[in-house]
Amino acid sequence: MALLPILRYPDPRLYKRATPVTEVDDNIRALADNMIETMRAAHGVGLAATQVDVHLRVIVLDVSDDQQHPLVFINPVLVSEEGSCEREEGCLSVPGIYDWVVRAERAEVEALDREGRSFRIKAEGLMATCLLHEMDHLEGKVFVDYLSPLKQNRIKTKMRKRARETL
Ligand code: K1U
Ligand code: ZN
Repeated sequence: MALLPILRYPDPRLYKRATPVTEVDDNIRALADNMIETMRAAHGVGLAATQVDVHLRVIVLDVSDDQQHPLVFINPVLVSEEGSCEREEGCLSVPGIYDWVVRAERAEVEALDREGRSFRIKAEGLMATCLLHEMDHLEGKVFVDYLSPLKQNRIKTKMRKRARETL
């Protein structure tokens, strides 16, 4: 397995729309496994392939207490969503920045698993927030896009300054 570099906001590659996976083969399984390892190493609870510069519709998620129960979503589709809740979000592509975003409280998603089998999941709480956040990544959307233009500009400036300082 391998750790993959995570793109940092405002990298324009984070704005690419991911394309569907046509076959769940060993390459896709290796991508999912590497994404799980990368997510764990970065202490995240989710990761979209877009964030590792692979523009395919693959997400990994692990909101379990022991971080030992990862889920793989290939070609996820939102079946339904209900309610609304505001939750503080973070993103491994925008390290150190947290802010409040309103999303659906519950979401039902259909996807293929690591073996290419179809499954449906009803998510709520942090899992729903995280799934919707990761599905946004596949559409080329980052949680910062929900914030005011003033906050977006401040975050861009901060991230660019940090990138220059770490060169
Ligand atoms: O970069 C990502 O997309 C992963 C992101 C998922 C996420 C967490 C919380 C709300 C929305 C999306 C993270 O894992 S951020 C880091 C983190 O571990 C965390 C942050 C806030 C709450 C819980 C966990
Ligand atoms: Zn994110």
